Amino acid sequence: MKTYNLSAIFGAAALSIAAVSPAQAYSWTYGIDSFNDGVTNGIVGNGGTYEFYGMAVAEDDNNIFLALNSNFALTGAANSGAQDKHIGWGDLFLNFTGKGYNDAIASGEMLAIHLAGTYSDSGEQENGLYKVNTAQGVASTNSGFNTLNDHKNKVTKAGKTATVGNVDYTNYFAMGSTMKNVMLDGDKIGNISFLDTSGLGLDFASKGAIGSQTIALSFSKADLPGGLSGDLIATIFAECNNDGVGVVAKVNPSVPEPPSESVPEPASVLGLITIASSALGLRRRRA
Ligand SMILES: [Ca+2]
Ligand SMILES: [Ca+2]
Ligand SMILES: [Ca+2]
Repeated sequence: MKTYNLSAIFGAAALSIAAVSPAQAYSWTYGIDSFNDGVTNGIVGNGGTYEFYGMAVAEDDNNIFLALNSNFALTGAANSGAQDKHIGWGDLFLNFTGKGYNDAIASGEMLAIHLAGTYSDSGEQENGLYKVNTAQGVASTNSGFNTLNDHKNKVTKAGKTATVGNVDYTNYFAMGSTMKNVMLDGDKIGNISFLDTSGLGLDFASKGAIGSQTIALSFSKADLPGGLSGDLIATIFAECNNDGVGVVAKVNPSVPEPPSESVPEPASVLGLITIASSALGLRRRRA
């Protein structure tokens, strides 16, 4: 029986496909938070419900990936002190502008991800990637800290250290003003996908971040507005500001041009498929 070496026939095409396939384990940039600046039932840094441990960001050619490690479930937590008897995640703000947090919101250049669905006091309830039109603080109706100074002072008095991941946060935020932790209004510009956290190359534990909850999601770079810089500051707080976390990272916000050298011409791929199909047909008839 005559046989054909299909790997030789498909070799060139297979190599090209591998070159554009996303890797499964990504290279993550971590913003590790203070492990003792979460405030749970008035107690600072007891590893309670509101302790956040870290955020991480990664990318491939077409997507940006974000991950959160905390003790705070995606659905939030019941809280009798909150007006709605519930405290959820705020929105995850993405700032590519190099401007301060409130300046980026005021100039209409801030982006945000809404990830908590209806378990949230955000003005936007549908999960997705948004362009932020206006933002608001909801800590005052969630038994929380209206300003980040209020939170910092509480933590400092307890002998602990407040941080927001690896963000220079006392300069980035308006520490004495109402912390705008959710969108009031935004324009949805893309979808997000939640990811199985295994197999992504995520390793919060190696950084000492041992929160019980790890949330990972991705969105498409193609949904981002054009002209963004590669310097990203991503931050998120609980509705009560009992803890917040962030990461400063370099990413490429644009979908790269396809590399012309390694991608075969469509005609030559069709040619290879035609050759292979003929070979298979030949083999089937002779078998
Ligand atoms: Ca923390
Ligand atoms: Ca609430
Ligand atoms: Ca923090």
